[in-house]
Amino acid sequence: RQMELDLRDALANGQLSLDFQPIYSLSNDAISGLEALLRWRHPEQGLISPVEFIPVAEDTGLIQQIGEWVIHEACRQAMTWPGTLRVAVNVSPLQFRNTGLADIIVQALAHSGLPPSRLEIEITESIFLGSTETTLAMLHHLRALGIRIALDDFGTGYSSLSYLRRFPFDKIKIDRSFVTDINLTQSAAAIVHAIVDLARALGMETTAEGVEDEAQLAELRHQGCSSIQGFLLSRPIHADDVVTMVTRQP
Ligand code: G
Ligand code: G
Ligand code: MN
Ligand code: NA
Repeated sequence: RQMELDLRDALANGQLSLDFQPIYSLSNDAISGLEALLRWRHPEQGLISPVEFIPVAEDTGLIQQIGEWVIHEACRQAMTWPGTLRVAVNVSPLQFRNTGLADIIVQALAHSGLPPSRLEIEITESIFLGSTETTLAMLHHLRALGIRIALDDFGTGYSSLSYLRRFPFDKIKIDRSFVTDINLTQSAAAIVHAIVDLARALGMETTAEGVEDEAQLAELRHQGCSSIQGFLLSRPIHADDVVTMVTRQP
């Protein structure tokens, strides 16, 4: 397939980059970190969404090399940020099948000098569709290194509450679909409420994704959500603009 060949070139020729979207802590009233979001500027087709090319990378195995580049680049960028801002990195379930993942992360931390506590790995629920024991062992290993683990897009995928019991996530990210409807449907509000309460009882933080307006923010604050992310605060921004953004706090 043409996209596979182009994607190989992209990695070799520096067409991949990371944008960063701020995450705002409601308890600290400050930006607590940023999520790295992969971007591909194709020489002829322009910007291609990760929604299109990540599946191709996964089908072809290229996700391993691309994922390694993302981890290194995210750590390198985070070292240029002030204070203790964290960087959150999306990691594909297929990267967890690679037993070398922990070594790749340890190398990226050592190479950049980023403390492990400033790195957060985001995984989706689909990670538990594979071999659960191996996955849990890898997650425990990473967490023992001091890296934080967040469960991404929570509530949309293969949800099983037993995984919340078996693995101590640091954070649950509440899927955008519930946040969008929080003031529109009683069921969305009830689900957000339940996730926030459950997370708190389990000692986990919550981030509401896709917050786009003040009414959603007010309701999330009221419900005791720990942090928010979304266009209301900021769209994903270019790496060069991060320091300006985070030092110009409201
Ligand atoms: O930023 P955007 O809304 O276009 O991202 C779309 C999707 O691509 C999201 O689900 C996001 O998790 C995923 N994504 C973005 N960057 C990465 C990455 O570096 N690795 C993986 N595996 N997924 C990513
Ligand atoms: O699946 P994941 O949560 O990693 O995906 C993050 C994606 O959500 C990114 O592609 C980002 O551009 C997008 N996103 C972030 N904030 C908002 C928002 O407020 N509204 C919408 N519609 N998309 C958002
Ligand atoms: Mn994410
Ligand atoms: Na998400």
